[in-house]
Amino acid sequence: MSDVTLTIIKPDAVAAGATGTILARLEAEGFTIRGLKKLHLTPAQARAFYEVHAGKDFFDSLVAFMTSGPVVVAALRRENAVQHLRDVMGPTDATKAPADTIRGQHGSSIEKNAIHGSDSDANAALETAFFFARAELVA
Ligand code: FUP
Repeated sequence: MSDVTLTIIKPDAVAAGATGTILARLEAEGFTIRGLKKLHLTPAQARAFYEVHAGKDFFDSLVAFMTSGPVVVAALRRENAVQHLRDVMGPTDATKAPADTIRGQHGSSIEKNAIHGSDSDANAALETAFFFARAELVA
């Protein structure tokens, strides 16, 4: 089991001014930040990041949302990182997320759900490499 994962604080949460609150929650959960950057995804970047969903009915709307404003991307480290982040995020549909999860607190729908977290160790590695060069990450 790997101890790294990748999170994106999505445009809804960044626009709401929740970046600091969410990063503080992640640090309180024991994650350390290996790398951190704020960027405004291009449509090509968003389509590439969510390539696995290409062709699904929600894909165009998802790309429009993810490019609607800046995001904050963080490479994280913690024991059992992928599963723990998934637990802290809550389910994809923020309207069904428990109130003590990040999506329950900061999301508003299945699309505008505040935060992304890698769903496997393999994807954590791929997604980290998508956003960060090795020289941009601390051990
Ligand atoms: P998650 O792993 O919880 O982020 O969820 P998925 O990988 O299944 O979906 C990726 C993103 O697609 C979600 F964060 C939001 C969006 N999505 C929709 O907008 N509608 C859907 O029905 C499913 C996913």
